[in-house]
Amino acid sequence: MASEDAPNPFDDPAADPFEIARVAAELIARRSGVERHDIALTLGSGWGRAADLIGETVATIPATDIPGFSRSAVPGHVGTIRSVLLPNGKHALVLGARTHYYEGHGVRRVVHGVRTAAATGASVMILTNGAGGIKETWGPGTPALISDHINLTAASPLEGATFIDLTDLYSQRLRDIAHEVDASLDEGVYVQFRGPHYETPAEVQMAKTIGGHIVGMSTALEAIAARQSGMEVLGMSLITNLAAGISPIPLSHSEVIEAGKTAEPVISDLLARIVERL
Ligand code: 8IG
Repeated sequence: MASEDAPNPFDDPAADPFEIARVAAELIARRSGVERHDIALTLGSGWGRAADLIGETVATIPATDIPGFSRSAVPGHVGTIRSVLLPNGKHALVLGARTHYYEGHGVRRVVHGVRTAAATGASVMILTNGAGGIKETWGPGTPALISDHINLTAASPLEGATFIDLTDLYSQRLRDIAHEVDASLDEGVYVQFRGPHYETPAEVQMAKTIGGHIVGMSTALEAIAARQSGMEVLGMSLITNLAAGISPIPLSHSEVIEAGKTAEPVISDLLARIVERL
């Protein structure tokens, strides 16, 4: 498996991650024939259908063909990079592959997709995920906007004395556009844990006490990198399960899978209608 893969440029600790992203973006431009992308989307679990709904796919590139990307650690994850022409004439870069921090390859590889998106020219980064919910009113299959985050990974994509302001990290302008499409969309503070284990009920109570509403294992580190690259960020979670200990009735795995399947066309359509307005 790993032996078949090309050497990963991130294996060299002296390599410049922004240079790797620039080379990756150049190859995406060459392979897709699209010189510049305007927006980028990372599609997490439950959101994959959106790639087909937002526009016309111009090119589909296996992520492993592009420097710095790895094959997906999660079976069933797409692992492709697509260039999609939107009805309004803009070009969207759709990242179907995400490297999670819990995979242990370091933060540089976690945020490579975001930095590559920025290097292709994208000024808006849409980050989606599947996550656990802390608000009792959120049933499985509820989409929520991310209003802010708490990063509990003890890691950062920023290296050295790089001080980046994270006020309004999750753009109010983009959240307003999402609300124009669906006024009933709720918002919440996303708490990124390292994982890959789910939280204990005590950890979920801690997350709630410190102001969290959503628990997950991605997105926060990516959002920080997106801001560093000057992009506007829209974050959306699909609540597939109530976080551990929130519901007195333990959810069955099949119920969670079912809720995700039912929600996928609904939230993908929602996302497509948001993208249309950007
Ligand atoms: I789907 O309950 C999904 N991803 N950390 N906690 C965390 N990540 C998740 C959860 C959850 N559900």
